[in-house]
Amino acid sequence: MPLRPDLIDILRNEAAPIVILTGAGISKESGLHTFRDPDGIWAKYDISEVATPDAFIANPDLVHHFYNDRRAGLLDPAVQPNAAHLALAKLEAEWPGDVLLVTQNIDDLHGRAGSQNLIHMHGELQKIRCTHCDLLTDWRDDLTKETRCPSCSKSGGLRPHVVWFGEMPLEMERIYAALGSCGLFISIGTSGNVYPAAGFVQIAHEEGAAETVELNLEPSSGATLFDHSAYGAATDLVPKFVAALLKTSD
Ligand code: BV8
Repeated sequence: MPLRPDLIDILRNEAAPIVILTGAGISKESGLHTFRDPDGIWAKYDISEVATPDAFIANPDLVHHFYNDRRAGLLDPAVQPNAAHLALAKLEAEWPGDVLLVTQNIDDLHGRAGSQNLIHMHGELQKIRCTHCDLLTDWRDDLTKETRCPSCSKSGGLRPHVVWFGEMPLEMERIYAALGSCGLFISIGTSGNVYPAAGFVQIAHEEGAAETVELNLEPSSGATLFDHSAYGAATDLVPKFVAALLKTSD
């Protein structure tokens, strides 16, 4: 177990605020691809062709196809929240202090698992926005250049509500504030390659004086920055870690 019981007792007695960061690894066992694993998304697509604003200008059809494919994949009945998603929702419900879940993922599995204090810092696959009228709305269908905005009726301006490389992640002020005052920072299922998310552990250390924990299949690029770590599958590690924090059986 990555945290000593006496440390857990101190954190619980203080009702220490917890910040959790998740990445694509937490959704792998739900059947969704990660990015940098050998069978990952970036093995099939080039980031610069599908996940930047310039790519969308240069080839909107390819970018729409890339996100339409992934958006449709979320509707597969086989894609369900897994034990790790559910354990984090339980932690939020039962921990005596505040629990903020910041996910890099654009899937809907944390929300469907019951997490409510949740920030999708890289946006959401099932939301779109209109660059003509700024409408932001839920969307589960395919999107094309021809799709008309449900609000302003113009076509050609709808895009996935997703943060591309070079774009500002969402709710950064709220995230930085939480990192600066948390007692425990937990990073789950992320390779630690994408910033600013990959730098959160340092902020938690330097400003939050937090205990920092990495739970991942293998050491991430930032592994040495963490106080504690455990390596294995998220559906094995996360329920056990949450049970230890809540002093329940997992
Ligand atoms: C920003 C949405 C300024 C899209 C994503 C040049 C120009 C501009 C910017 C930059 C630049 N150079 C560097 C940057 C910064 C750039 C960046 O970090 N680039 C990297 C590549 C070097 N970042 C940005 O551009 C960001 N914006 O910097 O704006 C700014 C800065 C500070 C403050 C304000 C503003 C925007 C980045 C967001 C890009 N959008 N996603 C989409 O999804 O299509 S990023 C993409 O990568 C996903 O969000 C993904 O979540 C994220 C990180 O990947 P991971 O989640 O970690 O997934 P990965 O596959 O890498 O790892 C999975 C891990 O899980 C592995 O470790 C694996 O071992 C583990 N695992 C696998 N199975 C399991 C498991 N673990 C447990 N259990 C298992 N079963």
